[in-house]
Amino acid sequence: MMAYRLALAGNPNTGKSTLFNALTGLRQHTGNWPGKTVAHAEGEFTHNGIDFTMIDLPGTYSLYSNSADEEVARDYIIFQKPDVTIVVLDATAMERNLNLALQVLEMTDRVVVCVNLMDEAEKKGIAVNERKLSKKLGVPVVKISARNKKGFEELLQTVESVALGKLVPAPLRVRYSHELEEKLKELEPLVQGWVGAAYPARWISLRLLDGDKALIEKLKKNMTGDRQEEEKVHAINQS
Ligand SMILES: Nc1nc2c(ncn2[C@@H]2O[C@H](COP(=O)(O)OP(=O)(O)OP(=O)(O)O)[C@@H](O)[C@H]2O)c(=O)[nH]1
Ligand SMILES: [Mg+2]
Repeated sequence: MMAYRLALAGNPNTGKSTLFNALTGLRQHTGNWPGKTVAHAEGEFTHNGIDFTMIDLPGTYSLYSNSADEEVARDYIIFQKPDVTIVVLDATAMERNLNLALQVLEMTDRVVVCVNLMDEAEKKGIAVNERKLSKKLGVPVVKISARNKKGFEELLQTVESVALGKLVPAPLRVRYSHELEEKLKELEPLVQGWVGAAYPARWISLRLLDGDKALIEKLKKNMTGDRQEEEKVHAINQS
């Protein structure tokens, strides 16, 4: 049976690699992303007899493709569609970290939020109400301490439930200004008609309104039907 694919996303220094190393141990393959100087780390592990592969995405503060790191992380989530994206947050810097979580929630439904560095937070007297946060975000939230290997069992159970479709998150979608929402109302159905269920229409619409032409080109290349259409157009242009 094919392994379920997991991706670790989050700000730099939130403990993604610590979690990745603890879970995958020696079952790792490292290198660079094709055509990039960005480090690529993929590993495997088995839990409850189920095989998982895990990708340790580069740490980023956003996913707008402003840097090679952001592009790699964003493209992986959009085009490779991991079965579950685990957003790793630093419990001692929740406000800053949640920004990236909200961006991931716009890109995919299959998210588990993992609040790491709980040991640090406790030392600093910071409490995290995971139930309240989970209710607000519409996705499961699990607290861990990757360095101490604490909370792993609950995290893996939760990830497994989402991977198997036993748990279906309903992520919070950020509401924007009235003006922007009005534009989205027009654009989103058109984008939906183009990409179908394959890609998140609201997120693509937002990127379109942002003027992200490179993304549109990539989408076209990733949609086989469109590739043929594109070639036809290209051939006509050449003749
Ligand atoms: N106290 C504490 N420290 C942790 C924990 N998890 C990770 N760290 C430390 O946080 C630092 C950053 O951890 P990394 O795993 O490298 O973080 P990362 O998210 O992979 O960082 P980037 O690859 O730069 O995005 C390291 O010094 C870890 O030892 C934890 O649960 N508790
Ligand atoms: Mg790392």
